[in-house]
Amino acid sequence: MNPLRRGAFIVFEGVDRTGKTTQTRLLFEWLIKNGIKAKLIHFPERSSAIGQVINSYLSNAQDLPDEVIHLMFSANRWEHMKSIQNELLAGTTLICDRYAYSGAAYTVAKGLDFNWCCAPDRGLIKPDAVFYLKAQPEELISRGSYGMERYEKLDFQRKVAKVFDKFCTQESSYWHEFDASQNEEQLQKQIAEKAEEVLKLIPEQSLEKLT
Ligand code: DGP
Repeated sequence: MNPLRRGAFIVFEGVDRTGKTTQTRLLFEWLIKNGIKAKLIHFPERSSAIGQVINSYLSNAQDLPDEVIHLMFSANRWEHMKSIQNELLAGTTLICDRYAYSGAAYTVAKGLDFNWCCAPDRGLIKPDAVFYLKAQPEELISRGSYGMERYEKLDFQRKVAKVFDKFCTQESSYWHEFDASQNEEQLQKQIAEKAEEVLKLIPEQSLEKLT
């Protein structure tokens, strides 16, 4: 009997407007077309009770201390951990739009300590790969002005980008950087190639935790 092959856990990270939502969808469609069982997920997941607080915070309807909202973003990931684990072990590949690295990046950008910011997410399932869509926040402005959400400001996005760069250097064994300023199709092709490599390695890898 064939042992059940687990799914891959692939996370997309990057500042706002790098095209993560488009590229996660395109990768999902590519996987399905190639006969791979896959599912798209996105953090923050705004439908839960915690997700609704996050939503009202992001839309500026509610203010909360930086530490409190940070822990809520992390709790939002924790509340979905069991289902993520079950899906992966059942053989579904998960394509996840943002994860714990956004958690740290957006709070560090507010001036909080990097290690403090990483602590609540330790123990979450570690992604098999992080696809970092990188572009200069200034370039992204040409994609249209920022919206009304709390973090959509150029200065702030620059600070967030620095933290993603730091992760990309520190975690280079599973972080893969892509130039998000190239056109959609080229980017998709590069992402699909890398995803194929990641998927080939999965049978040898058990699920790990963030440390
Ligand atoms: P999105 O739904 O991907 O557009 O994310 C909404 C905003 O929330 C975006 O500006 C990025 C930010 N964000 C995502 N995850 C986290 C997190 O864990 N912590 C903080 N502070 N912000 C986050």
